[in-house]
Amino acid sequence: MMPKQNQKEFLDIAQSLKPTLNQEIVYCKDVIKVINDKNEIHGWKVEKIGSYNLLKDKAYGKGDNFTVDFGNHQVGYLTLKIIPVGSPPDAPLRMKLTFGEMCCEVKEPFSNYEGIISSSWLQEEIITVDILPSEIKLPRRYSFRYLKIEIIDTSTKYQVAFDNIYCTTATSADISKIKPLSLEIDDELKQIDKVSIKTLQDCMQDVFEDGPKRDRRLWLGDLRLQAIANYSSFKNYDLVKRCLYLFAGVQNEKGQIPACLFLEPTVIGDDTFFWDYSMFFMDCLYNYYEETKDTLIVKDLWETAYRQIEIVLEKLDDNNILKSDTNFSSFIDWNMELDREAASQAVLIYCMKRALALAEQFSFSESKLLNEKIIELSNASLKYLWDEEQGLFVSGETKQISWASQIWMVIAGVLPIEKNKQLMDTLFEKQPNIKLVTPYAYHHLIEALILSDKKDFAIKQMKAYWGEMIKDGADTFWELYKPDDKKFSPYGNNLINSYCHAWSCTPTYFIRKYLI
Ligand code: RAM
Repeated sequence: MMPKQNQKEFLDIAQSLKPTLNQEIVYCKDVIKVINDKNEIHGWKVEKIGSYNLLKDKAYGKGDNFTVDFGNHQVGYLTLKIIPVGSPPDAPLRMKLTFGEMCCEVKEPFSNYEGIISSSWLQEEIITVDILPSEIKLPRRYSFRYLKIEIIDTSTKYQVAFDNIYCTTATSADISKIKPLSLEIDDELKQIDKVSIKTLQDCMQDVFEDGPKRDRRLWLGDLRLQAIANYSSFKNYDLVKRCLYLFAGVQNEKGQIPACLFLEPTVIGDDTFFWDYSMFFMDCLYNYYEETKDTLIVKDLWETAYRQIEIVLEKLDDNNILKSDTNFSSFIDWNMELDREAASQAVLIYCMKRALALAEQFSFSESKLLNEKIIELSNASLKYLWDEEQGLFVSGETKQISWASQIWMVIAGVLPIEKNKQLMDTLFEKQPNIKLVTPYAYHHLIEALILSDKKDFAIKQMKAYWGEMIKDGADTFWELYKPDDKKFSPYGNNLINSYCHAWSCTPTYFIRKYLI
């Protein structure tokens, strides 16, 4: 189906906002080895062998390998300056490069990987070099801290030394925009803030990517959290604006916005749709307007944003409760046991409230209907989803009790604040089995606690979760993290997890919005 005329205009606006990327050269620092340690995350730890500068003259031949550490997470392009040692090279050099955000990636062979996501995300290359000495710049962008180089072959007559190994980093974030935190903020929070900002910085490319290792694309749910973290830090408003117009430009024939989009070879909307992600377009627009007071964008994108809510409203049953045919109509979290109906209902109410706030400010005609629907859906949630005896919300046919349902109902403001407080207390007391498994879902836990007037407890939880990730070695925050199962992956193997993931960057938002 051909895009509508205004979709083309939206894409043109997005194109005009394409950022220039900032670059920096970062040299590898140390030669390391990865050794077994059952007390460390994934069972591995890094041991330094020596500074790279002292070891760079060492010559390597067939079967040799070494691993270097860049000292921190990098996103960019690799350059290798390779020199032959011995007789004139009488055969090409063939080598294998393996990149790791975590040291497990340069230790555990990728050939063992059997997860549900394509193994082609695992960062490795086999390269043949015909002419030596040579300076090779790899065309692909990588996301890594560690690099393993294995020499597959040279010849019996020569070996190679690596004179220089560096990364030309790329980001659309400008680190000089970051304001220092006030002295009252404690060191643990300062460290959490720093890692959050680094995470966001490394995900800020042509668009707000979800993860520079995987999936390297623009997801609407991730964008929503990146945008608010960006307002507290880099303040790159054009990048958010670009992403909003990109999504508006790829709505389908029903007007629904896909969960994610691709940029190359041309902008293409994906064929995955989640109710919550589509509706978050309204929340993104609301937040962008609150931050910039740009009235033009609201007028341009209101219709598209409102359509997302209309589409989900069509899925209500006669009792005004959202019913879905599959359990993946909304995303909510990567917990596959989670029943998503109650949380989806809450996201709908929350997004309608955002829509109402905009509609009232702009005198849009939809405000009357929104007002009525918010009341109807909130009442229906209390009538059919609230379990008075347990003091918790239930979800779906099985009346499942999960963390996510409670958290989202608090964010939606279905109950008054005093009751929300009680609900949060009951949640922590009863500790339901259907837990949160991503920093994305934990973001909503922290938000729900703050909205229930439990700021100190929220900070404690934030330290316990993101602080623990730092103790486990995070240079940038991870896509998945389950403190009681640190190898957790919904994809079947933690090697494919993304260890610099946008949706985990929001502690900087909480710290800079609520603590300074
Ligand atoms: C993960 C992606 C992205 C998220 C989707 C739903 O696979 O990396 O962050 O939005 O799931």
